[in-house]
Order: sequence, then C-alpha cells, then structure tokens
Amino acid sequence: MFRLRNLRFAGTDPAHVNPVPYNGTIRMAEPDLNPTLSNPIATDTIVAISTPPGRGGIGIVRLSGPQAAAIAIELVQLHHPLEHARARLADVLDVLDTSETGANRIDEAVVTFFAAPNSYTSDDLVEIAAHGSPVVLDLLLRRALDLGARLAEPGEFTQRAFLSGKLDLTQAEAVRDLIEAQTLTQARQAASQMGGALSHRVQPIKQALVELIALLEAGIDFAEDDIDVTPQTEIARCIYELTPPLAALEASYARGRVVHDGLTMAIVGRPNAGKSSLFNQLVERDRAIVTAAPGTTRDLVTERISLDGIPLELVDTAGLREAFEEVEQLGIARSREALADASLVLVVLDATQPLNTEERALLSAVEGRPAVVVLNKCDLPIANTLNFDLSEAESTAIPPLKTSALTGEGIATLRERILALATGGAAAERGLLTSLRHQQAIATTRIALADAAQANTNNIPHEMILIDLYRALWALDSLTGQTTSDDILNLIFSTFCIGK
Ligand SMILES: Nc1nc2c(ncn2[C@@H]2O[C@H](COP(=O)(O)OP(=O)(O)O)[C@@H](O)[C@H]2O)c(=O)[nH]1
Ligand SMILES: [Mg+2]
Repeated sequence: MFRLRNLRFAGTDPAHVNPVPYNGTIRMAEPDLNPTLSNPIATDTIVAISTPPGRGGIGIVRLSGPQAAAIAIELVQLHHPLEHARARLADVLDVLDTSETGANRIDEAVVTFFAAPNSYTSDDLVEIAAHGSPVVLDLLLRRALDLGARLAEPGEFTQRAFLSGKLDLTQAEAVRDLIEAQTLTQARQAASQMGGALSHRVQPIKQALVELIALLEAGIDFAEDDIDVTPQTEIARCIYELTPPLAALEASYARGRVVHDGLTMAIVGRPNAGKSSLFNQLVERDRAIVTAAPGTTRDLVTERISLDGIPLELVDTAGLREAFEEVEQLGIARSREALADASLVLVVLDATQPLNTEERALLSAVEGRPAVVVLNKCDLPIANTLNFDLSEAESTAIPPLKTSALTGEGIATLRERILALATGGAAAERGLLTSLRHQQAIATTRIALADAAQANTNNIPHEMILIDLYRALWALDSLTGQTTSDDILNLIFSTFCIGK
C-alpha cells in the first residue's frame, strides 16, 4: 500500500520511519515541538555531584537511571520511604568507619525522588542534598559507585532529557547558556530559549516546508491516481514565502551573538583627547591612569562591563600619533591592532583642538564600521569657539556626540548610543539564533531552498527538487534535533483524501 523511497529519508535513519496506515479520515497534522525520539531507554544509572566544587551550605548528589531509587535506599538511611516529588529526611552513615561501634551518622540529608517519566531526565531521579562538605559528598559519590552507579559524563543528565524528548536541542543548549550567563539579559535570553522560543519561531517555517514536501510527494506517489502534479508557479511561491522568515532568523544571529558572547569596544583617538578619562567613566572607577601629559597610556587596558546586560569589553589604547620613543611606538602598534579587532569603536576627538591628519584618517577608517564618535572636553569654553572644527567633524558619516569626561555630560547618552549600536534592540527580541551551529543550520536551509527554487525554474523533475527540499528540512531539523519523517508521512495521508 505504501512505498518508501530512499531519497525521502536521506540523512535520517530509516528505522525511525513508521508508515501510518491510512484510516480514511482527513486530519491536519498538529505541530509537535517535542516529539519523542526513539529513546534509547537508559539502562545504567549515572551519578554526579551537581553542586560546584568546594564548600557550601548544601551539596547535592544526583542519581538518574533505573537503579536510582534502589541505590539511594542503600546509600542513606531514609526516615520514610521515597515518594515521587517528596522530600525525605535521611541519615548519611560513615560506612568507611571500621571501628567497633561501626557506621555512625556523619551527616543528615534531604532526599528528593522523582519517578520516571516525571523527572528532569525522564528516568527515575534522586537528589540527595547533604551539607556542602566535599568530604561527605565524596563519600556519597564513592558509595554510589560501589553500589553500581556510573560516574555521569558532563551534561549527561540534560543529554538524557534530550534523548527522552523532554527538551529539544536548542532547549538543551539553553540550559547550558543559563548556567553560564553572566548578566541578567543573557539569563533571560537563555530562559526564553529554554522555554522553546527559538523552536517556536522555527516551527511555522518547518510546517510550511513539510507541507510543500507532502504536496510534491503526493504528486509523485499518486500521479496515476488523478492527482494533479503541483504546478511550477505554486512550488516557486511556496519556496519564496519561506525566504523572509528564514532571512529574519538568520539575521537575528548578529544580535543573538552579542547577547550570548558580548562585544569588544576599542577607545581610540589622539593623545590627551580624554580616552582614559572616558574609559574610567564607562567602567565607573579609576581604572586607567589619567594625566595631563600626552602619551601616558602605553599598553592596552581592558575592563569588562555590563551595559544594560550586554557584556562589553572596553579597551583603552595609546593615543595615535607619530611617536619617537620605542615603548610608545609599540603601544601605538597595539592600539592599531585593537582598533582592527574590535567589533565597536569609540573615537574620541578633543573639542579644543582642530582635527589633525591622524584624526581625519581615523574617521574615514571607521566609516561603515559600528562606531561612536565623541567630541570630548565640551565643558571647556574654547570648545565652543572652534566652530570650524566642529562643523568638519559633524560633516562625517557618524555625527559626533558632545561629552565631558570631567563633568559627566553626555556620558548617559554615550552609553545609550553604544548599547543601540551593540544590540540593535536584541535584548527584547525572542527566539534569536545564539550560536554558530544555529546560524549554520539556517544558512544550510536557505541554500538548499535556493537550490530547490533554481531546480524548479529549470524544470527539473520533482524527485530531484525533493532532494533539495529534504536537505533544507534536514538542516532545519538539525537545529532542534528533531526527526521528521513520520510527520511528513502523516501529512501526506492527512491532507489528501486518497481513499481507494
Ligand atoms: N576639561 C576637561 N578635561 C578633560 C576631559 N577629559 C579628559 N580631560 C583631561 O585631559 C587630560 C588627558 O586625559 P586622558 O584621559 O589621560 O587622555 P588620553 O590620553 O586620551 O587617555 C587629563 O588631564 C584629563 O584630566 C574633559 O572632558 N574635560
Ligand atoms: Mg590614556
């Protein structure tokens, strides 16, 4: 009754494909964000200390797997039997004590049991919260290993959650990102991804792609059965409609990366313009040395700040000028490297001095790059008399902002400009691509779709167009780690009435 073609499952394991018998009704497939993968049910029980190394108020040993409860019962002396999602008091016994009195209580713990499948990993899971003494936790860990548990690999609890279909790949990655977050904005971004924001954004694109594939598959499989072969214009339209959301998603990587990884901003300009003073203003402490003598800053001075939750590494540099002393020359060479490497540039002009050749060159060098230009020392009366100078600076591509590192004037606006430049509003956007893996999956999808569109234009047979479409789908699925073959089959049967 149903024929599987190899090309349909290129890149996926055919063992996952279960043709669903057609039962005569038309049913739209529901978008399923977390389909259960063929879960290799965990056969072993893993154990790890889940709290960071070192001493603390509480330390947690976590067990997951079919033997988790059995091992826990042996591991500690429970006051009451384990029950799903209930905390139980227990004694931790010093089982290594070989004295005559035998195993004495060495600690008291709270044990929480989560029965499969209602646990983080979907397996039976036990958390033993003892006091955060590395000695006690180590004792528990070693005893658990003796009782048959295996030391967990890094991320293995979350991996089990993924394998059981509890989390998709982007959600699993978000767990890691949340733990690694250094700012609240990063944590919020990770939390929204953990909630499935990225998967939800990809879902409608995938749905449309699956529908197109279903349309072509049906046309091929049942061409003899009076079903029209999909017209070329219809295929072109379907592919065309997928382009804007994919392009938007791909473009979100530029902002997602900023939230995830942060940025570097080099502060450059002539000596004595006030670079170090502005640097200190931005880091809110006297980090870099400020003197009235030009050429004070020789080496790069860096400091990491959080600008409204966006991690920003500020680099104060040596003033750019013709230097005669070797140390300053080396410093200037480093400044130029920092300028080349930074993703953002802050050009500091001295409002009391006319533009010099070095500054003109600098301004044209940063044109087209994300840069902020400031006219510093605007508190000095002479600054306002240099009209010729200001108008020249203002005629550049990036209109300068007046600041005073001395009075603090313009610093708040400067922060806003830097932030706007850095994020382009990323903090509020949900479902951003935050890793290169995400970006590459989407890029591959786009390329495969462009190939499909080209093939369609060239009147290539639908079987061949399908290869490109499956490639696009496979890439899209690699983002969330989902498998889709069943969805496609279900869609073919549910959207077309082929009752015969
Ligand atoms: N009046 C005034 N003086 C400033 C301002 N910014 C920096 N200065 C002074 O200019 C001199 C050089 O400042 P510094 O930050 O070391 O400049 P850098 O060489 O560019 O790093 C110091 O004496 C600062 O106190 C400003 O906005 N207004
Ligand atoms: Mg300096």
